[in-house]
Amino acid sequence: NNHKSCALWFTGFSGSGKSTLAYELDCQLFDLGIRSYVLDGDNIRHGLNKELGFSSEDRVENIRRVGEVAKLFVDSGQIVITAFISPFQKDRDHVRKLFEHHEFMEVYVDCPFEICEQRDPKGLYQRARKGEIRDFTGIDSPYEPPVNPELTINTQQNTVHEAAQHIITHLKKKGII
Ligand code: GGZ
Repeated sequence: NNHKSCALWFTGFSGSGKSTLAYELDCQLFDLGIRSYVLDGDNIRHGLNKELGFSSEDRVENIRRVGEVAKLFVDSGQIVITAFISPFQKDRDHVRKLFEHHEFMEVYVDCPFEICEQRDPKGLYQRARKGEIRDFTGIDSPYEPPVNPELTINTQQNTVHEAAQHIITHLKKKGII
């Protein structure tokens, strides 16, 4: 299949649905005959970024490395989807600069904080509220919503299937796939 390479950079709170959406998109692309790859906490924070925690400094370094890895995927001709909170606009802007203009799309996985906290799929918000986890995004660590994202996907109002469809439509419109 003929497609262009690009990095789809998801950003949003824990529990906003970044990884779920990333893997749904990965599947929908596969069904179109397009191979893509998802980078998320599970395959990066447990390996390459093992020694990094959740202080601001460590998050900056986490995102810097993920940006460099994403760049390698794009150089190799693939579509890479990254699913990290990536809370700081400055760091997302730094990553953007690694790419050609058309190769990078910042995707705001937009879900109200209250809903993310209610969903609490891993019980982390509850633990953060109790003070068992420090530096938790949205509680005692900041999140800066994207200023000018290529796409905003609301995961409260859309099903995961619809949300992935929106991205597919955008990729077609931009001539990536
Ligand atoms: C935020 C945390 C924290 C703290 C552990 N703050 O919902 P999850 O579990 O699966 O996704 C969250 C993930 C965030 O890692 P990222 O690499 O995406 O963060 S960043 O981009 O800011 O570097 C959450 C879990 O790790 N987690 N502690 N304190 N999320």
